Amino acid sequence: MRENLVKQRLKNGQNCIGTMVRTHDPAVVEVLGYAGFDFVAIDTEHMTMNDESLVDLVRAAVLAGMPAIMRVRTKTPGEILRALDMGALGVIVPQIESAAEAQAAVRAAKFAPLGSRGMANSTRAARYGFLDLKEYARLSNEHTLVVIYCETLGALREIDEIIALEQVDVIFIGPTDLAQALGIPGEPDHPQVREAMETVTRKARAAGKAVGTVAADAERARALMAGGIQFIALSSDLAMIASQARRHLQALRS
Ligand code: 3PY
Ligand code: MG
Repeated sequence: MRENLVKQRLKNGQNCIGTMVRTHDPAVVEVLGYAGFDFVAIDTEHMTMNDESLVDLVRAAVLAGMPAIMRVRTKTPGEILRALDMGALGVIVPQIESAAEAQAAVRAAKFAPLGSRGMANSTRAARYGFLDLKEYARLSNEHTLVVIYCETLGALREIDEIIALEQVDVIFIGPTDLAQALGIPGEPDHPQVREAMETVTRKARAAGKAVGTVAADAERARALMAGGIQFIALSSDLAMIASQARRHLQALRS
């Protein structure tokens, strides 16, 4: 179990810039680490990696010196357990509808006494038995980052209670789903979404809780950071390939 520098930086009030990983090749994760990202968020909610490729993505993140945070497929305890047993240093839990669901995600991510994560020493996270179980539990609880999505009406309604959960490290705003939830699908930049984001950010920051979200480019990331958002998934591997591909071809053909 490695130290989670992202968790430390957030606690110190520093910003963390990561990116979403949506491809299956560990080399891509290594490249992103060498490029200087603070973390990778491996997006299993929307993408097609299987568990065998996922564990290699997590290994590659370690090689490149950054934590792998798993955006889990679903908010179920089994998905959270699988991601953490692989050695992910945190989870981003989507579609949370209430404070009770956020609390359940925390319980799934933490060992007793903070939660009820299933414990086994045979896992990659436990170094296949080479870590003392008590030490493993202590280190996991200390370093596992719990990121809770705010992208539903239920989460918006219960945001004060979610923010108050001590073991939630980051409130992560999903503007695309939030737009749908607010009745304006396909308009993540709509003023109503922006207003909801600002309200959530203000409340979380007042309670000393970090806030995260996605940013398509550096300009948006800069504006978000100026607004108090500390944990940013800047673009994604696929989006960066797409924009560079477009740029190269445009340069050649213009
Ligand atoms: C959303 O905008 O809904 C997201 O989940 C962003 O990643
Ligand atoms: Mg979403």
